[in-house]
Amino acid sequence: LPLWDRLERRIIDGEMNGIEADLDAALAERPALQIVNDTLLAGMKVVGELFGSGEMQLPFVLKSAEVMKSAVAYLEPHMEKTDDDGKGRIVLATVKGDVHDIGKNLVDIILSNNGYDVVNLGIKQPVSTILETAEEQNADVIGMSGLLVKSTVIMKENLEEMNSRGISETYPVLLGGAALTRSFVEEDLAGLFDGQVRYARDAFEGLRLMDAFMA
Ligand code: B1M
Repeated sequence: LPLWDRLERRIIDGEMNGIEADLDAALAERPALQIVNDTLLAGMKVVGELFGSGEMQLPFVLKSAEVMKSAVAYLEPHMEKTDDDGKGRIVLATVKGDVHDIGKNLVDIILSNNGYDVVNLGIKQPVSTILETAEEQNADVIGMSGLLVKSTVIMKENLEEMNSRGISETYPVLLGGAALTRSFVEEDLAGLFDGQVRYARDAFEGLRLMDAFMA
């Protein structure tokens, strides 16, 4: 297989052996972020489709996720960084009950490389921890990720909790993850939230929205 197909295949097959040599070869031709976006994420998309249709079982999805994470970690030092610093602080978490963190961690990388201070709480985070950390760390923005349909309900509850604590206007909220849609966030959720809530389709839109929140 040609390099790009082989790299995509490695994600789909969860094949770690020899991936560093392929990533080095890829880095000689394309920027690290483009490799992630065009090739590695394409592989994860296929994994999602195979899993959704029952053609791939969970342990294999987990292997693919591990290869994806290692590949991103290997590429990260090669990603472009701006010299900016201290543009603002975001508390970032995958919401309660949800373990998916590949997308959240990409958001962390993109924001950190572009001058933001990211407090990444990890997965399965209850709203109380997110809100307490935001206060302790004097955050500017709260970011929540979730890939399960039930996570969209948790996000709604979390926004309602912010309303009832009277802190919705203190922290603009950035939401992302495959189960969300723009209209659900920017119409339905925005309609019930007392502050600003925006949807980011990917990590780059997350960065643009952070810049807008901080402007
Ligand atoms: Co899961 N899983 N999974 N899974 N998994 C999905 C989400 C699913 C759609 C697969 C499918 O059925 N086709 C499905 C959800 C269905 C639903 O809710 N209706 C599903 C399921 C069912 C499950 C389990 C319930 C399976 C089971 O146990 N029977 C279980 C859930 C456990 C739990 O959470 N409690 C489960 C487990 C797992 C693994 C552990 C095996 C693994 C996760 C490993 C890990 O993350 N450490 C996994 C994986 C890998 C997937 C798929 C295949 C790929 C997800 C991924 O990493 N994509 C996924 C299929 C899919 O998404 N279509 C699937 C790549 C990643 C970069 O994309 O996270 O969307 P994403 O991030 C994007 C954007 O969304 C955005 O930026 C990123 C790109 O730049 N973004 C943000 C994300 N967060 C953001 C936050 C922001 C801004 C942008 O600001 C705050």
